[in-house]
Amino acid sequence: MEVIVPIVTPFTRDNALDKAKLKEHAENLIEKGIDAIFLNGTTGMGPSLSAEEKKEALKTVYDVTDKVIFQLGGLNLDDVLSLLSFSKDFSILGVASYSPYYYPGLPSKWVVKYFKAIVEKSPHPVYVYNYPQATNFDVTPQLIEEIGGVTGIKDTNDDFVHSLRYKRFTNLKVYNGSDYLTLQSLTFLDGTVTAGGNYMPELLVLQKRLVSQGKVAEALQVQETYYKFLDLARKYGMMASHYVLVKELQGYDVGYPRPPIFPLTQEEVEGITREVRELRKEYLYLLDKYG
Ligand code: PYR
Repeated sequence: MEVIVPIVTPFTRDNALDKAKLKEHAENLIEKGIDAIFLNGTTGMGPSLSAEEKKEALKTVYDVTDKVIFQLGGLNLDDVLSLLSFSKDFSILGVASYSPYYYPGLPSKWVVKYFKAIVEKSPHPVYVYNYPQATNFDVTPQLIEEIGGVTGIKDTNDDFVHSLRYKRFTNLKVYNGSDYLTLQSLTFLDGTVTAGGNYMPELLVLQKRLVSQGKVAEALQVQETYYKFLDLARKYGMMASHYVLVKELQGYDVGYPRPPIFPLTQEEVEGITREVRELRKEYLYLLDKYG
C-alpha cells in the first residue's frame, strides 16, 4: 500500500514556477516517508502549466527522487507526446494523464484513442488519472480494457464503490484520490493519492503504519483529525489553502498558487492560521501518542 502526494506547485509572486521551493517541498515529503510524488496533478495545477513548465517540474523533482508519477495530460496531443519523449531520460515510476477535459460530449472512442497513443509511445508504465467531476468523463473499467496496456488508475472520486470496481474488473493498480478516503484506500486499494499529504505527511505515514498493523480503530482516529484539517482547507478554498497550510505545518514557504487560483487574502491567511494553530495541537498529540 502506498501513500502518494500530488505535490503543490509553488509559484512566485509574479506567477513563475518557483523551482527552488518545489525542490525543497519534494525533499521534505520524501524525508517524511511518503512513497511517491504525483507531479502536475490537480493540486499541482497541471492544467495551468505549459508543457515547458511540466518538463521543468520533472527535472526539479527528479533531482530529489525517482519515485515520481509524471502527469503530462493536455488538450494538444503533440505536446503530450513530446512530454512522453522527454520523460525517456528519467527513470521514474510512471506517467499519468487525465482524460481530455473541457470539451463536452467527447465520443468515448476518441478518449480511448488518446490513451492508446500514450500507451504506445510511453517509455514508462501508464496510469490513467480519472477525475469525472473535473473532466466530465468517466474512464470506466470497460474503457480501460479497450485502451489496453494500462498499469494503474488514480480514481479521484468520492464514490468509493466506483474505485472498487477497478479492483474487481481490472488487474490495475488502483488508487483513490479523494482526501476523505485515505483509510479506505490504504485498506482496500493499492493506496491513496491525497492532497492533504502536502501539509500532513506525518499523519498519512502514521495512518499507513497503523493500517499495516491492523489497528483500524487507531487509523480511524487519525482519519478524524485528518478530516478536520481538510474541512478547514475547504472552508478557505482548498487549492489556495494548501500553500498556507504547508507553511504553517511544515515550516517552509511554498510560494503562491497561480491565478485564477488566487492566493488567500491577508485576512483569510490570518483566519486560517489562527484556526490551524488550534488544530495543530491535536496533530502533535496523535504523533506523540503513536510515534
Ligand atoms: C490530485 O491533486 O491530483 C489528486 O487527485 C488529489
